[in-house]
Amino acid sequence: MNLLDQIKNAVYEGLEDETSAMVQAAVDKGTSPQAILDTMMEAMEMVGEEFKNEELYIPEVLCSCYAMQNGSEVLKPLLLENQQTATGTIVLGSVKGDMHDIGKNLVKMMFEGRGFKVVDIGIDVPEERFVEAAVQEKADIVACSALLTTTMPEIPKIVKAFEDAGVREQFKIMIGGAPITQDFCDKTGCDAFAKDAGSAAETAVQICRN
Ligand code: B1M
Repeated sequence: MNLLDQIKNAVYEGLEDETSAMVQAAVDKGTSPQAILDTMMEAMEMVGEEFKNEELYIPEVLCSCYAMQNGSEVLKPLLLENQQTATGTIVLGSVKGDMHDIGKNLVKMMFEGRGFKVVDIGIDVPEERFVEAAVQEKADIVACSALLTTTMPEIPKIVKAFEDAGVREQFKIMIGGAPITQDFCDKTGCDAFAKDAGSAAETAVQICRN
């Protein structure tokens, strides 16, 4: 089994320490950080399939999450090398009803690496909290993560909450998460969509440079 397959297996099995060690070994061998990240994402896809089929249960899924997070920490400095930076404040949260935060945390890491101040307002965030935090922090961007088809409808509610508060024009709203698409972004009146953490950071840099 090659090293990338071993990393995939370690994340799948939820082996936290082994994942960090193998990721470090792959980095030392010169494997691209993006390839390692993609491999860990593939493992999470496998976990997701088995979770759906009730072949894996929440504690096992959480072990895989922690392993992925450990591996991402090793990659952090490498993923952020030689990137354009910008200044600005981003309020970031997972929408109401959504407890998923691994993707959000990865997005946060990439934002911070590009020089942004990130105010992480956590998971299960109601729309009024996004507005309150954005106003309080004088944010440039409001970034919303949604991982469930059942929590996607929170996005237009967030847009409406900004409109109702009379502050919609003051903030750029960026959305992302597995079920989110550019089409959904356009239909819900958001300003930007990003499919992954790297492009979220790139998009934020472009927004704050314009
Ligand atoms: Co959940 N879950 N889960 N889960 N879970 C999914 C999302 C699912 C696809 C699994 C499946 O059925 N195959 C499915 C959703 C189906 C759907 O809606 N279509 C699902 C379900 C159904 C559920 C529950 C309802 C299960 C239940 O209880 N019956 C429940 C809901 C809880 C809730 O939120 N209310 C639930 C619970 C959980 C756990 C608690 C066990 C755990 C979350 C733990 C945690 O996050 N701390 C969990 C996990 C881990 C997953 C899977 C397996 C992995 C998600 C993950 O961390 N991926 C997931 C299956 C899968 O994704 N294939 C699944 C790795 C992460 C790095 O990727 O989050 O996609 P991701 O983030 C990416 C991009 O999406 C993007 O960038 C990231 C990386 O580049 N991105 C953004 C994310 N946010 C962004 C924001 C941006 C831009 C890009 O701009 C602002």
